[in-house]
Amino acid sequence: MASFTGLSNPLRAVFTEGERPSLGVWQMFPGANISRALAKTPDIDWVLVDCEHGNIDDGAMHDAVPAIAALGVSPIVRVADNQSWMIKRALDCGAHGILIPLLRTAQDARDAVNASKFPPWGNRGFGSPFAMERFNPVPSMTEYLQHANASLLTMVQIETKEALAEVEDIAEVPGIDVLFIGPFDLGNNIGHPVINGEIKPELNAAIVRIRDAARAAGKKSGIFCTSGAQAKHFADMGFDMLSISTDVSGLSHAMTEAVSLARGEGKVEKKASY
Ligand code: 3PY
Ligand code: MG
Repeated sequence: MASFTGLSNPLRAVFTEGERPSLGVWQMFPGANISRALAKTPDIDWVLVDCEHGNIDDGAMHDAVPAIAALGVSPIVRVADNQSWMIKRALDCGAHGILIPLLRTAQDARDAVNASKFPPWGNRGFGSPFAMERFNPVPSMTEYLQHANASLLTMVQIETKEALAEVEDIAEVPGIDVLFIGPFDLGNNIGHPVINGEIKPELNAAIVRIRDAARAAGKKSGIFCTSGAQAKHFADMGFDMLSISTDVSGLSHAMTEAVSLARGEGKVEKKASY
């Protein structure tokens, strides 16, 4: 029998190949049918299950993650806070990666890595019977234990003034795979909020600094986008991981546009909102 070489992780595979940016969708409504509808979006690599700002509790997360994984797409969980028990719950239900909001320091990044990795690297507890089936081929529990540290993704959001000030140090933390920008919080925290979708020059400069810090450390960079057009803009700037829409704003936009088309009033530009 061929030896097991790693947990299948479509998002990590795109990063490793390095030939194109990865696109994903943001799930904020609860429900496995929503997860499946999103995961069926052509040409996406990941669906993010948003336990920070979404209407998604622990049970809904346990429904969403397997539904997404079953369609060959990486389930990524944004935890509500940088707390080890939240990271453990997300990884134990089979997430291919976690996204941690509102990081502040390089020590926060080291704490996040410790919570994400099994010993001897970190201090993640072992015992979930649910994680294995979210990978194809399905690993044994021992294979999961042996390959999780190298296969799963630890991603942190750079969206506070403090994290921006030490972003180069955060990027260097071993085990951090992606610096992901939350433009709304970053704008608020540096005094240049995104208003009506506009990214001011000061916020743009911060975004470029974060991208460059990730690159210099050999890490990936990502950014939350409110539309496909904005995702294309940031992909052209060299970002590796772009969201294209949330389910909430996508649904609202689709209905608004359908009404407009039915009234003979043409296409509607998507609002820059969640
Ligand atoms: C932000 O823009 O602050 C985000 O975290 C996007 O989800
Ligand atoms: Mg945010």
